[in-house]
Amino acid sequence: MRLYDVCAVWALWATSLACGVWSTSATGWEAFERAETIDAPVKRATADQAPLYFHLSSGGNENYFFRDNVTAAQVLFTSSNSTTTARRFVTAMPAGNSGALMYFLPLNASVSNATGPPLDVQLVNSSLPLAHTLETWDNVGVKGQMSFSADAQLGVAIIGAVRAMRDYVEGAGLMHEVFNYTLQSYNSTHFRLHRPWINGTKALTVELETSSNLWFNVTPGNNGTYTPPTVEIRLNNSAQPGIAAWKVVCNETSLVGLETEGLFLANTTSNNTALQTALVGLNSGSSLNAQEVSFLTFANKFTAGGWRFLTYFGRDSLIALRLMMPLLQSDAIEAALGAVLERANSTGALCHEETIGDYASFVNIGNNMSELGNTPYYDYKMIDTDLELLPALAHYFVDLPQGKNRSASFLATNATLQNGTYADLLKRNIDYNLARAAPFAQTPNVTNLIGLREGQPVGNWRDSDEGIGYGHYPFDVNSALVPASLRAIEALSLNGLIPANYSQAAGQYATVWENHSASFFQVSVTAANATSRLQTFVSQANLTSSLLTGSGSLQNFSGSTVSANDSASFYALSLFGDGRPVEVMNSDIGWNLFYGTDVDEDFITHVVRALQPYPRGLLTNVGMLVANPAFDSNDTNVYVLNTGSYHGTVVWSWQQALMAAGIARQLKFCNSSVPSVDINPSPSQPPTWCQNTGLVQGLKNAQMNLWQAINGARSEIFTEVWSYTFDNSTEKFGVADLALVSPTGTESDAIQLWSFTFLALNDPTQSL
Ligand SMILES: *[C@@H]1O[C@H](CO)[C@@H](O)[C@H](O)[C@H]1NC(C)=O
Ligand SMILES: *[C@@H]1O[C@H](CO)[C@@H](O)[C@H](O)[C@H]1NC(C)=O
Ligand SMILES: *[C@@H]1O[C@H](CO)[C@@H](O)[C@H](O)[C@H]1NC(C)=O
Ligand SMILES: *[C@@H]1O[C@H](CO)[C@@H](O)[C@H](O)[C@H]1NC(C)=O
Ligand SMILES: *[C@@H]1O[C@H](CO)[C@@H](O)[C@H](O)[C@H]1NC(C)=O
Ligand SMILES: *[C@@H]1O[C@H](CO)[C@@H](O)[C@H](O)[C@H]1NC(C)=O
Ligand SMILES: *[C@@H]1O[C@H](CO)[C@@H](O)[C@H](O)[C@H]1NC(C)=O
Ligand SMILES: *[C@@H]1O[C@H](CO)[C@@H](O)[C@H](O)[C@H]1NC(C)=O
Ligand SMILES: *[C@@H]1O[C@H](CO)[C@@H](O)[C@H](O)[C@H]1NC(C)=O
Ligand SMILES: *[C@@H]1O[C@H](CO)[C@@H](O)[C@H](O)[C@H]1NC(C)=O
Ligand SMILES: *[C@@H]1O[C@H](CO)[C@@H](O)[C@H](O)[C@H]1NC(C)=O
Ligand SMILES: CC(=O)N[C@H]1CO[C@H](CO)[C@@H](O)[C@@H]1O
Repeated sequence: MRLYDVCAVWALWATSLACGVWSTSATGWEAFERAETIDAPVKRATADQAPLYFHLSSGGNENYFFRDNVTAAQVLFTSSNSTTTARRFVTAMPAGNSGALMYFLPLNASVSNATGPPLDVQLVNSSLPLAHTLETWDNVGVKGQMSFSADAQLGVAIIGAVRAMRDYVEGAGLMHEVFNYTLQSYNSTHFRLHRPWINGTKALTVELETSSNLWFNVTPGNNGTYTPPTVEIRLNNSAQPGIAAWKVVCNETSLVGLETEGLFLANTTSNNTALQTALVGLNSGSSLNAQEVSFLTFANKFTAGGWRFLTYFGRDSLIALRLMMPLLQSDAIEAALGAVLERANSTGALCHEETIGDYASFVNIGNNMSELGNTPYYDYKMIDTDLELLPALAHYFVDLPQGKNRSASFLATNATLQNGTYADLLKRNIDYNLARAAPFAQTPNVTNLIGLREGQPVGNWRDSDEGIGYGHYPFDVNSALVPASLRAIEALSLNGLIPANYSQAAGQYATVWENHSASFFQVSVTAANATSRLQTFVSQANLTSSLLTGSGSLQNFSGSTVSANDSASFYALSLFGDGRPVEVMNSDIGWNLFYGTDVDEDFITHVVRALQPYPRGLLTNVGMLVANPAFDSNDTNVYVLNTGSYHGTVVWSWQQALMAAGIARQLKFCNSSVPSVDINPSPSQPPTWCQNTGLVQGLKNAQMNLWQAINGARSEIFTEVWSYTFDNSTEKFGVADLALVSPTGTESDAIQLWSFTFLALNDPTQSL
């Protein structure tokens, strides 16, 4: 789990502070903007005066983030209190997605036998522990000092491509000989590891140099680059730590970061109090969250998250952008939209992940395309990303003040990664999406829904084989994203951004998809079956049947109390190829609320039902789960989608934000005076369900229940994902680190772009 080190961050900018305390009496806004609760924060200096720097303790690592006008890097050291013997040092730079991963081990058994941490390797703290360094051959990077508590030896080192580093840490030690480093130079006071790119043009270098109380005993390997050298780090005086200066440099081109001042709107002159409140501390950078978002965003792309994902991902960019858009400045929004268009393929599909730097050569060789050298490789396997650009782009140019009068110059921009203007690239994506939507619009049957691409087990945000229950047609893509993309084409056409002749087809197609697609996913379970499946589930999942009635694990539950013998009805997670539903209740209905302008009464009823206490619904006292297999007639999903599954009975924070944003948007369609950070023009007619006052009240109650769940794990909301533990005596859930629960132990990210989407929401349980 992530833990902010607010004190460490603030200590840099201010002298006396009251640190790190969450005030329960604080309003939602103060709690979201923790930094704001600190007295008289010193405004962070402007871009060309001071670097962006902050420190977070998270997931067993000390994470340091640094960016200035020369370089950007995330640096990690294994936390002192970690129980692992090997101490890890990681540097990741978005330039070429390159970096270095080194393990340090205790030099001999007597050390690892000692009580207390056998070896501790940490960044040496100072007023600014990291700095940029400029070297020959256009090499730039980051430098600092590290301390060794005891004699150590260098273990595995992966130097160069972050993707090769990921292969090692995620792939149970997978290494590729082609990425071997060389020992470039050494003596007793320094050693330098060098990684020339496969392509031969660029390189990455890591160097450690004696600073005090240590020396190096280096013996080169005896089989060329194949055998690693033996590198011992020896303390002169073992009673004191030894200090080495280190630097990691590369001559890939550094990216230009978006400073908070260039990313977030300053206080607006609009009368939208919800927006003004949300903006407090963002533009000035006095909010730590603003600095975290800033670290992940660049003038030519948004990156997805902490060190393993510090590169372009289409879905992450677009979801984060769409939800945070009301807070962002035009140039920042256009940077993100442009990055997506730049990476479209010639058919109009959008890129999921880019592979750049040294690893691009490796992928091209693997694809028998070595003639491409280090040309970036773009992956188009996902089916949701294609559909997420247009709703974001249309919202910006059609609805938001930031987008007014900006479309002409944006669309006339010449792309830099390929030929064509942004208008050309946009047209390709529009035509691609229309063509893919056409068969179902003509004949709305299962086989005309949009399925995963051939040979791909994944395709939407639930990016794991089991995540969509091994189905073929995901619910979100078909029920929400296709219609949203079609409605966006219609809006762009009606507003003159694209030719007028698009509006009619797009509108007609959208209506068919809206009216028919969700119905294929409808799952109804009789009262008798629902009751018996729930009883079986609580025992299989080691819960108690008392959760099945009343408020479940929530403190209070607004609305009609849950009855133990109701029928159940929800939308399936996905459909198998033959149209059978994967009967797993799930949170993807948030997409429909967030995008739809005419969601029907039946759908809202399903939302109200899904936002009941778990396991009847998705809500726990520590958040909203993204999947609930309790009603599935195939109970293997109880074990496939469990608390250790990446997309199982776990909480993804941004999914909560999406659901909350979606409900707020729908309620505003019924009553335009509802406060809202985002600007969503109401449809000409309120949805018909707005006349059903019982249902409107039901949705309002569901909103309160959702926020009660969100606030139950409020300190987690900016983290990526968490699991739960269940306490049988209190009958409450607790937050659990998914990395510890999960058999694969996927490490959690200290910062993840789309989790910051909570910044653009107001908490209706708090008055503005
Ligand atoms: C970076 O900023 C410093 C001031 O802190 C300035 O002296 C330097 O010229 C800048 N470098 C670049 C490459 O803009
Ligand atoms: C280890 O230390 C970090 C602070 O560096 C702290 O956040 C974390 O809770 C500690 N973990 C344990 C298991 O004590
Ligand atoms: C200490 O190390 C030795 C040699 O590796 C090993 O045999 C012994 O079991 C260790 N003792 C403890 C307490 O870990
Ligand atoms: C080690 O190498 C560095 C860099 O080449 C040099 O400056 C230093 O004098 C050398 N030290 C010794 C002890 O040879
Ligand atoms: C990058 O730096 C390496 C040394 O680390 C050098 O050999 C190489 O020529 C440089 N490449 C460019 C394009 O400057
Ligand atoms: C020496 O390196 C080559 C690859 O360069 C490898 O195939 C061979 O197994 C290595 N020999 C030993 C003894 O490690
Ligand atoms: C933002 O501006 C409005 C007037 O435009 C003002 O009433 C409000 O206090 C300002 N908020 C902040 C946090 O400065
Ligand atoms: C806010 O301003 C808009 C126009 O900018 C106006 O239509 C609306 O009535 C105002 N709302 C309030 C509450 O003053
Ligand atoms: C390096 O990659 C470029 C394409 O980016 C290619 O043209 C060139 O041939 C490659 N060079 C080598 C030595 O592989
Ligand atoms: C673009 O990507 C889509 C989806 O993977 C694929 O169907 C299409 O063939 C690709 N186009 C080209 C020219 O490779
Ligand atoms: C875009 O490129 C075309 C040539 O392909 C050129 O005529 C035009 O001036 C460029 N536009 C901009 C805005 O640079
Ligand atoms: C120096 C170095 O990294 N050597 C590695 C080269 O690749 C082989 C195969 O992956 C490894 O076993 C070596 O350790």
